[in-house]
Amino acid sequence: WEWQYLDLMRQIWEHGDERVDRTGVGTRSVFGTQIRFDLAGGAMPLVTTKRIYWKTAAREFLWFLTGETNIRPLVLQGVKIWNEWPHANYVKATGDAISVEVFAERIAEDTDFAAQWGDLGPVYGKQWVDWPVYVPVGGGLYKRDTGINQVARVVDSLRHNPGSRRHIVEGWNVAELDQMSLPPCHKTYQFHVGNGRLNCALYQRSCDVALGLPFNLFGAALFTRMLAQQCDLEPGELVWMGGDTHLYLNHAELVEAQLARVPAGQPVMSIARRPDSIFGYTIDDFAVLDYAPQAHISAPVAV
Ligand code: THF
Repeated sequence: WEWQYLDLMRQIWEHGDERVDRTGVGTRSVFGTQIRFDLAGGAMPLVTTKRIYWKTAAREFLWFLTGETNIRPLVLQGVKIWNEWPHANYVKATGDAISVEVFAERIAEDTDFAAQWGDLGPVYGKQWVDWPVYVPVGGGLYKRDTGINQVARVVDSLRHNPGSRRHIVEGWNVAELDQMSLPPCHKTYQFHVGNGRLNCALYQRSCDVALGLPFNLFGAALFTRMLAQQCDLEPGELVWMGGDTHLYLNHAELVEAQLARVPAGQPVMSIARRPDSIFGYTIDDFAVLDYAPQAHISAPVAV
């Protein structure tokens, strides 16, 4: 499967349409892409042509499931991948040009500071487990009601109505996009049961192929495995679909190094226990076996 990833990378690098994107870094981009991966036998879509810190991706995913939108719990676990956005926001708002490292230390040490500056707004976690609901109270007024837990609903619908075509977890809350530090990239997850297997389609509107995509594929696979375990299904196929699928121009060294490498091996995941709910997993429940990747290649993230 990994050739699909590398071919996509090559295709974009050689034939992508070059433009200046929102971040100002510049990208080469193609629109409308797909990667398919079979999750049978514990297989995980972990690229082997560079080391992926899969525990970081797993911690991020578990953080989504808690409904949390503040980066502090991630920072406390040593996960840095969301630090740049609140940091940029802080520097812009205050003019206090501290480094992202110092910013992260303050988030970790000072809960008031974290409450004020560490929140990303109503991003993934919030929409997934607490999509806001408003009910009319008369006179044209509305009051906030209990939010919708989309993930719990999908567990329920997979168990009780597996043939449904509505097993969806949606991040794109149009009314709240302007409150988010970043509107969701991996915006729609649809699950599907066929022959006792749980398939997942993920639609990603915008995709950083070099940095984000390995994390997004791993996250979707992990989500599918957890749901399958909770619903007594076998993990099936992961179908990833990309809208604007791009490589940042400052990832040239990574792209050239990675395209010169050859994939080797198929990592598999084992889940140590079956928690009582989809919300009961911890990082120690997950192990990846047979993962012997080539060296990590670092690259800057565009903010
Ligand atoms: N913005 C951009 N430009 N790219 C993205 O991949 C991205 N995301 C999330 C939100 N906005 C994005 C953030 N997710 C890394 C990985 C995932 C991210 C952001 C950054 C990253 O830097 N990975 C490095 C180091 C990992 C580590 O620190 O352990 C890597 O080499 O993999 C995609 O959803």
